[in-house]
Amino acid sequence: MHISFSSSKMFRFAVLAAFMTIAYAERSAIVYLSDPSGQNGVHGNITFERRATNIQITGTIYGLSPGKHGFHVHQLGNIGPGCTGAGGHFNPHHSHHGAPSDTERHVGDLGNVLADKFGVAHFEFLDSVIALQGDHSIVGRAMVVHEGEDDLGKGGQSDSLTTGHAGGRLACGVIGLLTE
Ligand SMILES: [Cu+2]
Ligand SMILES: [Zn+2]
Repeated sequence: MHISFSSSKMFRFAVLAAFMTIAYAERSAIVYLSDPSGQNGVHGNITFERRATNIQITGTIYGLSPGKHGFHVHQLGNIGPGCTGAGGHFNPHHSHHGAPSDTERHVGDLGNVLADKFGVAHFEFLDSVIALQGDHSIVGRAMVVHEGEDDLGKGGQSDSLTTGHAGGRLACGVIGLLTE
């Protein structure tokens, strides 16, 4: 049989194909939020997808009160009881709490989500600090949405620099890999 490609062309094609496979391999993660108390009915889902050097966070949360609600990755993937098992904000560098745009922040600090008058928060934004692998990986940790607004460390309350004074935990879930 006649082979029309030279071996050098075949080699270059194989290298290109391998490179494209790497370039398009998208690691992604997902979390289903639910209310462990069964009292408030807050629920939702959020996906995390790698976009170049950022992670794109896309989600919808239902059952909130209208307004802003603190939204963080907490350290542990333990959601009971009442989401308290998740511990504090994911903070591998022992920093102060802050806004997502601050240089000084917890890795898990994703700010607030904004619920409309129907209590639905729909959002899509990028974050350059969280990751889906390595020492900033959020996989296996808990996503938590709070009762109150995160003051982004600037509210002057006793817990502004640790939790953003965001109040109780309404719903949570463990972040898991969706694709590798
Ligand atoms: Cu939180
Ligand atoms: Zn924080």
